[in-house]
Amino acid sequence: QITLPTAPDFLWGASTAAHQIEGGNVNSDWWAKEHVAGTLCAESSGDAVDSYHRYPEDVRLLADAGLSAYRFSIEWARIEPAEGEISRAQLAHYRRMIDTCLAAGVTPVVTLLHFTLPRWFAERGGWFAPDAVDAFSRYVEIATDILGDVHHVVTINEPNITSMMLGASRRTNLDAAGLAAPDQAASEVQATAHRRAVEILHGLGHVRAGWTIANQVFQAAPGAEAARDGYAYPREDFFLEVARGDDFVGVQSYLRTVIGADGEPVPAGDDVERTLTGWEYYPQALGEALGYTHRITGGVPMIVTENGIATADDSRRIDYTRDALAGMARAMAGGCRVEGYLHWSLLDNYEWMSGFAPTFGLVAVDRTTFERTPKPSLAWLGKVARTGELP
Ligand code: GCO
Repeated sequence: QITLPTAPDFLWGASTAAHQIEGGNVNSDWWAKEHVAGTLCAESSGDAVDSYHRYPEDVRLLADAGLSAYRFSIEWARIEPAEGEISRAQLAHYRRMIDTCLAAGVTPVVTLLHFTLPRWFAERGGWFAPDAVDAFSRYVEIATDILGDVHHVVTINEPNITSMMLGASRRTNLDAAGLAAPDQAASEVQATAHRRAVEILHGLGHVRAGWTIANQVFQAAPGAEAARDGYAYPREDFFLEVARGDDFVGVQSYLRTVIGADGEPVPAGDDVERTLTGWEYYPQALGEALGYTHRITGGVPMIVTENGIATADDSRRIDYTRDALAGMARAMAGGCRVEGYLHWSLLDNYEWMSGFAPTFGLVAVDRTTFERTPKPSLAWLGKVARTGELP
């Protein structure tokens, strides 16, 4: 019988990201990406699921299910729509989101940057601009105005994925499994930005800060151990080593990547169950990701800031989550310090270039009426949070 820690000591909850749920984020680089001629995006984020206006209901659904933490991101493009122009109204909007969480007894976990950049920042070079760190640091300083009584702040979401995408765009191609080698310059500038942000946030005296890493669990195909070492580790070790000494590191785990003798990813076989993102159904990834992260960071406290699957079959979401949590329990029994589990995602949302088709939510959303309909998995996770047992 597996027993897990319970809420509220353990952060049981769910994650979202502003651009994927709010709607109307017209000042961001992603809005531009979605509307450029020849866009690779399946559709525009448009109104998303209108969480910009409906977040009180989102928080209520999470709290009523018995969950105790909500990870959401605030949008730099709204807070600083033009360089040096600060929107006090948008800061007040996100402060109201934080107050709504606190009033519902929900711990806010606030992400400052979740992939999307202000258009003005992107158009003058983004992370490759010479003053990128200064511009980001100025935004973090501004954001501290609304982070009173917020104790968990994510500086940057998945810098390794950003660096891979920038690496790919530099070479205009993606490696076999869509995992381009991270662009080293982008990796280093984000690391510097992260460290500056942590310093600024620690200046508040109550914030614990960290960044979140997409943990591409790498396994060697039989007989391919050497190839795996050459392929896998540089991709995320750099970012995990940056996290050494941080207050926490966010682990974001979904699937594994198997490396063949040629050092390249081995696509999953046709007989393998796949989810709506085309990924292999592999819930064991979470336990493996926690163990690997623990090893590379030297034991920095971890929060599972994303884990879940895109599926239309909510019973498979429950099966996946049950097995993933069993792996987390084993990792914790093995010495991993895990402080929370935030499921991706609270709501069905905009899955970037794939659009709205891959549904990750514990809550379904009608995209015409924006009506929220909790799925059985929401109550299931809430029961785990309350009892510490895996039904
Ligand atoms: C990411 C992001 C999320 C995704 C989720 C499913 O890891 O890409 O943090 O925005 O939607 O991971 O792909």
